[in-house]
Amino acid sequence: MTASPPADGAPRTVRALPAAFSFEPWTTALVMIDMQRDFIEPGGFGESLGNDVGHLAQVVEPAKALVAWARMRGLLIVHTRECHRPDLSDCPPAKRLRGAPSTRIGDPGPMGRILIDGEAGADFVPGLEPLPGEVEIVKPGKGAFYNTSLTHVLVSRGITHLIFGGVTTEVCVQTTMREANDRGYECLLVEEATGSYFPEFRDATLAMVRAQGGIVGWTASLSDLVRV
Ligand code: C5J
Repeated sequence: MTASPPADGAPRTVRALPAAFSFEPWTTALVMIDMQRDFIEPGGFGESLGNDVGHLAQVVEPAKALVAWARMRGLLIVHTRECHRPDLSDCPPAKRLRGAPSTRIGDPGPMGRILIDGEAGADFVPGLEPLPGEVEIVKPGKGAFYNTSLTHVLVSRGITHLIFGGVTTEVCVQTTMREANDRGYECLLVEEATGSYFPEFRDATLAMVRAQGGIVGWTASLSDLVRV
């Protein structure tokens, strides 16, 4: 017989690595990183860099389940999008010019200008849009704290714990989690709800996060989390 979950607001503990992770829903936020068409669908930024975006398709349904659980539990939900202003004034030339992509940030593509706010590609994949009352953070960098209001959002709501999902694990998810860890947040990464164009990088990131007694934070499976 499965035990019924504790009443709303009660502290919860989920099986995790390197040890159990405890949190209170009212002081915990879900941070869903960059579940955007530009990274997940063909024709966007991710594919322009030569990546096989098919690797990220499997993240969408677990990410939806994670968001649904967070809504049901009453967590603050923060959705981030990585993109730039149409005039590219917040895009460092080093970011735009590096490498040999098929199209660069700001160039036209099948989903509009690549990685530009307001274009279809920079939008959330269907089913992962914020609901009214949830927070949307538009970020120019890989980390969600750089040049955004995220610190203010979290401090003003008394948030101490962060649960992470999104893409890509070793780039924007890991960068943001490390930024959060340095700011004193207790961070948990949900294994099935994050993905990479390089599955081995995802696995390595999960291992790095929880190594050395949780040097960056914890990892847990979605199935364990949605039970608490
Ligand atoms: C990348 C991201 N990979 N959201 N962005 O450039 O991880």
